[in-house]
Amino acid sequence: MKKKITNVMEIMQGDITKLDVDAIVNAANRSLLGGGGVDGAIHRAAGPILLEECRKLGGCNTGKAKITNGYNLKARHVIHTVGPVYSGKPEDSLLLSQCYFNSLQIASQNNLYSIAFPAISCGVYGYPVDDACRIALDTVCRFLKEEKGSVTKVIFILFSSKNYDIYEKYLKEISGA
Ligand code: AR6
Repeated sequence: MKKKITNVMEIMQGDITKLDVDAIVNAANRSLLGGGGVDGAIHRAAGPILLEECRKLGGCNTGKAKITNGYNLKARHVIHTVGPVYSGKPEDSLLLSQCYFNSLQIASQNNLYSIAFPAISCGVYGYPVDDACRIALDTVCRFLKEEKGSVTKVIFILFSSKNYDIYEKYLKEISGA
């Protein structure tokens, strides 16, 4: 059972805006009106019409998620979530976990199969990647055990080889490989 779940998950290194999946997840801010990092890259690749749709969403609280179309992206949808700004307090991990769980729930509610996550909060928001990686993979495992729904592929896409190695190591650890 454990083996089966970890087979649904895949680690990649590269640019999330290039992926041909049902949904890519955006590490946004509460305004949902764009920003730097992966948020900026997604808005640039999707085109200005994405911002038009985002304006109608009325922002998003930390830990929650909202879906839009993907427009000029290969991905059919963008799921915008807002990670916590790292503070070192216990609530950080809960909020980060909620980002993953709520994004997956939205994917499932929309009958989506494949979803790709960046390392939410691990850039400007300062979350230590080792901790964030464990939260990401553990939460996805929990979702796949508890709900799953339509989701059959979960990709973690890391920009740097350093972050890729951290994710790969932990995925191997939980796969028992
Ligand atoms: N593909 C994959 N990963 C990427 C890409 C990309 N194209 N670009 C950056 N990353 P960050 P946060 C990685 O700062 O920490 C924005 O301004 C990056 O190397 O984008 O959640 C928002 O508007 C890092 O590992 O997101 C918010 O204000 C990870 O994505 C704020 O930043 C996340 O880095 C959110 O900060």
